[in-house]
Amino acid sequence: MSKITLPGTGGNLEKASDLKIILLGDSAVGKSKLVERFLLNDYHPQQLSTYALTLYRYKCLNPITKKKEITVEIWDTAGQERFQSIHPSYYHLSHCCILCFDVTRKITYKNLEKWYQELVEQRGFNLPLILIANKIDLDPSRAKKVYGFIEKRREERKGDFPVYFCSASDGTNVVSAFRDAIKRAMIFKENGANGDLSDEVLRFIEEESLREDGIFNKNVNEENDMDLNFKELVIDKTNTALDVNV
Ligand SMILES: Nc1nc2c(ncn2[C@@H]2O[C@H](COP(=O)(O)OP(=O)(O)OP(=O)(O)O)[C@@H](O)[C@H]2O)c(=O)[nH]1
Ligand SMILES: [Mg+2]
Repeated sequence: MSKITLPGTGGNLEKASDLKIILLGDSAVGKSKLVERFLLNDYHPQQLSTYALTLYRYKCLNPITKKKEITVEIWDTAGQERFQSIHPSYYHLSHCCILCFDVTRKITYKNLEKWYQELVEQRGFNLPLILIANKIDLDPSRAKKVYGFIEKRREERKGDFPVYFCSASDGTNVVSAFRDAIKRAMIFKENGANGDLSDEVLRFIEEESLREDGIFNKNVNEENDMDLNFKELVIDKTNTALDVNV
């Protein structure tokens, strides 16, 4: 049987994370620097474009109950043109998306529409979404501008469209934005509003794989029909050239 590597598990079924948050946006808008600022409270100005995927794991208290510890996976992908069509596994089982643009580069704002449409196609309209307008340190006046994209989304989503003007460079609003994303992700998960059919299938595979007497733990050496069907559903990360740093 092929190796099972499912999103939301860091490629390891024994260590499934509670929440998965994905970042989207053009290259060099500051996605990786924002994550570094949030996780390490650190910032190094040199740019090292993300190759394909960097996966971070973060532990915190459940943002709702404030009791049990949870594990959050933050998926950071490359915004470069050559990676612009993102593998569907990047989106699968995600609980919230942080969409980013750079307030000093108009094209990154224009491209938000494209990222947004792709996200909705992959995860449906109900996936929680947070917009980060980054690099506000370079031009604080941008926080006062009217943004058509934001207006449109607010209208569509009945006002529920959080926007954070951030700076990964000086830390402005970064923690608030990520905390809000984690909280919304948790609420989304707890409401069971997990979305599309492929998610259902993936969850089923994941649960069955964890069960000792699950269908994938039986006849593991036999190439039976179940196996063949199953292979079609496997998301094999080796095909997507992922560089996973946990
Ligand atoms: N002034 C300023 N520069 C920033 C900020 N955030 C990121 N940068 C700079 O922008 C460049 C790109 O940042 P990255 O975090 O690598 O961008 P990215 O979105 O991860 O890019 P890809 O991995 O190529 O998709 C780096 O040179 C950063 O130093 C910010 O808030 N303010
Ligand atoms: Mg990056």
